[in-house]
Amino acid sequence: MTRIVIVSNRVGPLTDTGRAGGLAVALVDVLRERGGLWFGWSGEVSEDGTYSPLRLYEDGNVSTATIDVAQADYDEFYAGYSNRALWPTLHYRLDLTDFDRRLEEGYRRVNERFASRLVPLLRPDDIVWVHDYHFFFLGETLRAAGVENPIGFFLHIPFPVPEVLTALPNHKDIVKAMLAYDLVGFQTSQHLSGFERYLLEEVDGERLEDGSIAAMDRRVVADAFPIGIDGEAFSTFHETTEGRENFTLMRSELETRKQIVGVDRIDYSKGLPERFEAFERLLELYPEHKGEVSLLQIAPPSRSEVRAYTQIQRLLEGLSGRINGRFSDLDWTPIHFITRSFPRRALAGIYRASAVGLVTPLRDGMNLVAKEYIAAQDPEDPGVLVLSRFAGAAEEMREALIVNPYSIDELAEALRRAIQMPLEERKERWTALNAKVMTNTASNWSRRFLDRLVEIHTPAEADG
Ligand code: ADQ
Repeated sequence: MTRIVIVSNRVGPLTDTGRAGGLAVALVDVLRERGGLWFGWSGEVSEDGTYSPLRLYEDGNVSTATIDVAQADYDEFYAGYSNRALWPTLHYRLDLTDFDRRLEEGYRRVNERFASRLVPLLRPDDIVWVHDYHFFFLGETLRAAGVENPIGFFLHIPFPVPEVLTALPNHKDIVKAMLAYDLVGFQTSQHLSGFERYLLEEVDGERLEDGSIAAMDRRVVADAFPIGIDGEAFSTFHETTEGRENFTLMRSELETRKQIVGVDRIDYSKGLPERFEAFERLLELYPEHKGEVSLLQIAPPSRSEVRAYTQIQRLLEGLSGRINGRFSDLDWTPIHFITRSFPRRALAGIYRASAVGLVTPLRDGMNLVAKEYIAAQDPEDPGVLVLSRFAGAAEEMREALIVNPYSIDELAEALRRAIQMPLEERKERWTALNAKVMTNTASNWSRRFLDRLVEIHTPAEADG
């Protein structure tokens, strides 16, 4: 029986998925459907600097295998190259990129270490699916170790235009490593085109008749596979106790008011300061909204070992404090800034109670919150999604109010339009958006990717 083997930086959990992120839930579903193994980092740093034995966990037909990393690996691979070089560059933030060569070496070393721990676990008919920017080199290392299984790679974050990618000193190594995979998947056709342009223009690759691209003595199939959510679940979460409690709590607070909601990890790519400033501009331009509209921003800190992340959190605390100081009244606070996470069911209730979903990243691979907000709405009285043109989701979700997240004025006007939008127009936009969210589900996404991977894999052509 063919197993699916998923490799990603963080693994699981296999159970208690009510608290897990949407992606984890989607991957558990694929594993359960087909049986499989999930391999990655345990989340632990080994204290004595050695590599731990595998941590193994089994639940029915699905198992997880994780390893700890040494402190130097954590610093150079995770907090270093992944999140101080790759993440900012791929999100077009060269100003925040750390080009230190030592980090790149640590990244390679950890990719090789993970590959060497994975090899003994693989069976000949496994299908291997590697996820995201932490593991660009994993497939190449597996191939060098003689692994001939189908190996696919999906990039969850943007792949930039070659003019930006080439700022990374080792851009050629990274792209060449991507060509060791049989199939490379991107969120949008725009990211796919960045990759194809790199191959065709930067390294003189050639498109073959079957649509694959040959470059640097390798051949790869690349395509866009926009990720989805479990829309069905999100549309019913409001009926659960947690969903209902949060919905009712919000609505009783909001009887005479409208709420705009934002839900993000604190990250400089999410456009959070611009969002606060746009809300401030709305209150300046249209004072009649004072006391009538509030902004709820839920944003738990992430990656706080990276300075840019603590800086943006401080900036947001300062901004919300200043704006609240300027506009608050005894019975109204304009911005509620909550820095903790909520269970998915509770989020659904909060989304449903909010008249506007504000999703304004400066760059984003897809952005699942945009889809969750739509799925959670009441069909009889749906809210309005305001969506950045730079979120991958904007490629599909054209019926949202699409905005330029850098323009504070444009954002403020879009908020005004969203708050005032007549019911008929809200329903029309929501119906179109919801149909897409319900069709392109997480499980369809993974099925499309895996079916394609099996279809194109030809062991004889796997190279080293
Ligand atoms: P992220 O950058 O993490 O993901 P996103 O797609 O928005 O961004 O996913 C965030 C998930 O975390 C959502 O499911 C959301 O509900 C959840 N979440 C966020 N804040 C939360 C909070 N306060 N409490 C509880 N849950 C919270 C990366 C890429 C994205 C891409 C995804 C999936 O950066 O562009 O869409 O992977 O491919």
